[in-house]
Amino acid sequence: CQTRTRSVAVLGAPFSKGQKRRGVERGPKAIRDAGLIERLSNFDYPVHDFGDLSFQNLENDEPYLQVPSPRSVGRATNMLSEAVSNAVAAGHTTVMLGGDHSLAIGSVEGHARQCPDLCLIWVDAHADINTPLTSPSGNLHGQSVAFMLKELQNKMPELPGFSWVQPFLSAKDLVYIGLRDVDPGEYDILKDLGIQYFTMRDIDRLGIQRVMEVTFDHLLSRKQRPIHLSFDIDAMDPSLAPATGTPVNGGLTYREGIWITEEIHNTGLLSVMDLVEVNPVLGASPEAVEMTASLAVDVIASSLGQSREGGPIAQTQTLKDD
Ligand code: 6HN
Ligand code: MN
Ligand code: MN
Ligand code: MN
Repeated sequence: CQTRTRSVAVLGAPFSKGQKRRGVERGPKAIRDAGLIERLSNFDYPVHDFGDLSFQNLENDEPYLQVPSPRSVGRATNMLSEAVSNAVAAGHTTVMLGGDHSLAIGSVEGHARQCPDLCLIWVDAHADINTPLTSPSGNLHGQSVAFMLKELQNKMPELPGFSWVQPFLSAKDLVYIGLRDVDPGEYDILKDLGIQYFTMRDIDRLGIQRVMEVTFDHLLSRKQRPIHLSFDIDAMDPSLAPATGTPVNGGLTYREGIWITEEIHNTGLLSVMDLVEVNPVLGASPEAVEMTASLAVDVIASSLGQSREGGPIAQTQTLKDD
């Protein structure tokens, strides 16, 4: 991470093979159609829309164990990693539009190549930390974090398509917010590795303001470092974000979601964010899709400085190397 002036890069990743439902590859278009670029152009800094990556279809991508499409996911995440790494190297605060959450393997890895001391805030109903051996579904969007963690290296079988990625993140550099559907194998991993996480129950108990304080204490108290925010729209309550593949009741309210992103913006340390799992095919009506996509726009705009207080929203800021 070089000292740099801020501009924003938007990168679409129309990819869905990390799970079995069709339609999430249309997430980037839905989020753009809901006015993302126009909204960001109200900000003072330049916005570069790099368009969508194009992912080729791979023939003969047989399941490995019970994991579908490993080579397709491996290749797509490798491509995305390059793109994110380049955008960060060019000095942009980077926004990745998914697509399913397996994409985070690529975006966080690409980010870490430029900023090895990054920390990761994972906002999601799910922990996405199954290994191919613990996963009840086999789906790679429920396993993204397991590919990143150094502590899980000896629990990960070698998956075809993934030889490019080596674990790069420590369990202490990760915080979850919004969990409410954690598989048994995931629970064991969270506990065994002592990962800091806040379930919806924790948010009920502590309040979202305290949750963010403890999050930043955990990640930033020793030193300032770049933040990667991986925001799965299913963290939000399904009444607000119905068009998604694995909705779980009892999610974040609109105000809790926006509090999280405002506080992250206020650190001045947001470097890359993912907004994933908007699936326009799964909305019960056009209104349901529009509601979900415009919530995604609000979440992104708020992460980048749109404020409920009004006033200047643009900031340039610098991040110094150690
Ligand atoms: N997501 N824990 C479940 C699984 O299949 O591993 C659900 C994962 C959902 C993943 O929403 O990004
Ligand atoms: Mn997820
Ligand atoms: Mn999820
Ligand atoms: Mn255990």
